Amino acid sequence: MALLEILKFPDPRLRIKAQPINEIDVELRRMVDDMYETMYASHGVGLAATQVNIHRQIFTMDVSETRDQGICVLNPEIIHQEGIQYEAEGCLSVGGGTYDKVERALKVRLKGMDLDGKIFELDAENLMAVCIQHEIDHLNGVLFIDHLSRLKQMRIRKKIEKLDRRE
Ligand code: GNR
Ligand code: NI
Repeated sequence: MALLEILKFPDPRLRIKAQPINEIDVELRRMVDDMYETMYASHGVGLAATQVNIHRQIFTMDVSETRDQGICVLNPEIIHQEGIQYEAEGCLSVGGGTYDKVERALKVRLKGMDLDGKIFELDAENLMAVCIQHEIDHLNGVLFIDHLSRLKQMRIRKKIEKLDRRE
């Protein structure tokens, strides 16, 4: 297993759209193992492949308190959504202590494929629903800050530029 480097905004590679998975092989399984390891080491509730410079439709997620309920979703798709929630989000790819509220669906029905190639559906709400929407955004090259006002985006960009100059 290996820890993967997480790309940080404004890295343009975070804007690359992920390609669908049509074959599950040892290489893919190894990538998923590394994504789990990277997600847990970073204390993230989710990790999209895009964030580790793998432009394939894969995300891992674990919203449990005990950090032992990891799930991996290939070719994820939201097939139904309802309600609205407005909760604070952060992102492993957005530094500068950036957290802000984003409007999301309250409940989603996710369709995806597991590592055995089996198609499944999962109903999620609250944090798990936020996480699913956040990770699918990543796979489409979208960051949570893209949902904020232009003014907020500009402030975040400036703060991160300033922090990056000090490194
Ligand atoms: O670890 C994470 N926490 C989080 C909190 C609120 C809303 C979304 C998230 S996802 C984030 C990990 C991450 O960046 N996944 O892409
Ligand atoms: Ni993120």
